[in-house]
Amino acid sequence: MKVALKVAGMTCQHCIRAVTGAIQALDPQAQVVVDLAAGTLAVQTSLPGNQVAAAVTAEGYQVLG
Ligand SMILES: [Cu+2]
Repeated sequence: MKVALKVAGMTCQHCIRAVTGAIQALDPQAQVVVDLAAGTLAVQTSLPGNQVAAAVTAEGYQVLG
């Protein structure tokens, strides 16, 4: 399934790695695309959206929707 989230606080390559790593810790097959300028996260994953959001939140970023 595809999960798309708007996320506040992602500003650099470190943020991309942190968010990607947190999601891939739960689903190693997940494909994560971050658009820093737009503040969006698109994930192709078997995880439900709320688990993706929880992983992002746990890294210190704010999920806006
Ligand atoms: Cu960063």
